[in-house]
Amino acid sequence: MKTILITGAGGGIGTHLRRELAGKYALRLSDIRPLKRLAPGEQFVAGDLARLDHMLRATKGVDAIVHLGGYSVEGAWEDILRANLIGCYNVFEAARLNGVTRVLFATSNHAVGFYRRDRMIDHRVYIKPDSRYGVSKVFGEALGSLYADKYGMEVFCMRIGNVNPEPIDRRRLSIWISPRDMAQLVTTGVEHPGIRFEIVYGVSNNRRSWYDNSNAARLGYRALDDSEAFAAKVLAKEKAGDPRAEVYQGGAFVHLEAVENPAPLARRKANKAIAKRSARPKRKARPKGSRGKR
Ligand code: 15L
Repeated sequence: MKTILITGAGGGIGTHLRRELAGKYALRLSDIRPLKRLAPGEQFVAGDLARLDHMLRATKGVDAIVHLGGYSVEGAWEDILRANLIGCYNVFEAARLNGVTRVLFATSNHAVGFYRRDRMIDHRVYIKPDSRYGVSKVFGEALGSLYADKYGMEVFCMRIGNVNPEPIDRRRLSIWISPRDMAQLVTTGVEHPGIRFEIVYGVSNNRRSWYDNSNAARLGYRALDDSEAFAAKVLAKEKAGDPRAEVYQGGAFVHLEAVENPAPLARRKANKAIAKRSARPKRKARPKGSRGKR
């Protein structure tokens, strides 16, 4: 039985995959937070993605890596940089140093989120990230391409839509992937012989899809689910959203600032602190020896 390392195993996708892949692979689970209650066939290795030594320990001796870990939405640049750029680099580098050739990278629909919804796109379109988060996923794809070409690694990039037992809104009807389809896509990425560098979309067989996912089909992926079964229920609950978000595939990510751009924010904070300090009346110096006494 193959041993698969799942990074970020405590997250939503990891939790679905643990259940779906149980018994098929021996699962080594890594996360920054400890995972309690391991099932038979599971092993936990604590790992901070930003620490190469942790990633070296986590990747040692595995047959394939499913790299899910990182910052999973739009966020402050420092957080994205640490988890998604430094972290992703450490995973690929640790894999190379430990001789693990097969890496499945969880990239995202947000790597191409600035494509309009009236456009059908495939795996060959030029990147159009919709956020700092989307840019970090493009970075991971580029890194995968480098490690495939330069070091002969086998890299399978999954531009994942939204993994959920059911789609949750209009946009997700187009990008939804059921947990069992997600597991099938991962199995395709682990098992398909002779992969060098591939990009596929992590979506079910949705009638409302924006993706031509023929590359995944070419590699053997046969999605079983279609979001259309939930469409009436989802659309009945749908409220009108921000009109900009409705135009682009990335939805709210195209205009969302989960946090303010941290650079001007830090500058403003520093200026405020300086202003406060200079406005404060100067305290009289206490006589020597009186410090801390009342
Ligand atoms: C993603 O890439 C995120 O990781 C996830 O949290 C969802 O926001 C998803 O995209 C989505 O677009 O729904």
